[in-house]
Amino acid sequence: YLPKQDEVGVIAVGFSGGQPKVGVDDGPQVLIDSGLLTQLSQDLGYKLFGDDKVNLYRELLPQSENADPPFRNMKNPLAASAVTRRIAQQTYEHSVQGRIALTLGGDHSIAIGTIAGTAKATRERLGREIGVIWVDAHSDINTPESSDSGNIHGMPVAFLTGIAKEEREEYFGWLKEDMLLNHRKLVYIGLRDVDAGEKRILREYGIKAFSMFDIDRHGIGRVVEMALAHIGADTPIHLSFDVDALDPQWAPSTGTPVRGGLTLREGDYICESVHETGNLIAVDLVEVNPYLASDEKGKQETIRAGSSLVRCALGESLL
Ligand code: 5AB
Ligand code: MN
Ligand code: MN
Ligand code: MN
Repeated sequence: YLPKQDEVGVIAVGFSGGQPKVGVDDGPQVLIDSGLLTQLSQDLGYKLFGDDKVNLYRELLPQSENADPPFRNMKNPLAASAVTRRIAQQTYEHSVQGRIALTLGGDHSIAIGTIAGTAKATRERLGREIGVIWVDAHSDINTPESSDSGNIHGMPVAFLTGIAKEEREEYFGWLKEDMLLNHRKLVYIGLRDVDAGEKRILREYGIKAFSMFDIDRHGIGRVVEMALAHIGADTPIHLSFDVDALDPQWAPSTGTPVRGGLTLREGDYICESVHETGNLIAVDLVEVNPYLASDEKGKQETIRAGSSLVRCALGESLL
């Protein structure tokens, strides 16, 4: 029921305003420079649509101290809301035509846009709710009030599920009902650094999560099987992959690294398994920050890892 599995809509989002460290806005450019898009079209045979140039949103970041003041504790709220609103329109346009929407980030706040767009498009196109597999060291489900940092890249899931709500259009109030994600159709893999307030939210809503503990206990094969079973067979899947889900050994060049993560092979396996379902409608690959590794080798490893995850999600390693 998912036509055009050979078409990919690319959205390259150079946005860093969901967190404080400069450089994550160059993530998409270094991934593209490494040859990722050429590999997708030449080696994997995809027809690519959309951006081969990066949308740089630096000018949208507040240029002066009080241009975009905190609102409900959120930092850069006007910029993040405006950028994600635009991204939602872009993923919507690709997704409603049946293309796989590939978003290269950028910090993880941009998933507010990517998922809002595919959720709406999938309701229109297939009359279905999407499922989301969120692969991350973090659960990114802080509300503005539960967040200690005020960084919006730690909040996207709260807005997308409607757990965090805001009426004002310019502060994510543009997120309408048909763009939201059912929290029962969300599953996490790779968690190991979840704030106390987030744990309360996960428990209160009964959200399915597989932490590193679960992966150690059951193995990645069984965990992915359980994750896919949770969102249900033939559910359209949006895969949102934060590169910090990987162990810093494989992806050191990221803003919030946490030790004890997935091996690159485990990350690739998750992506391959999602591809194998035939139900993939979108992939986000976020939080590659080329300037944070302590050496050139760490930077290159991170880019190679991010690029490998995307290619695996698009079926490279399957026969
Ligand atoms: B990422 C933290 N929970 O809210 C917060 O990298 C970290 O997109 C968020 O997963 C990490 O600031 C956001 C402490
Ligand atoms: Mn993370
Ligand atoms: Mn994240
Ligand atoms: Mn295939």
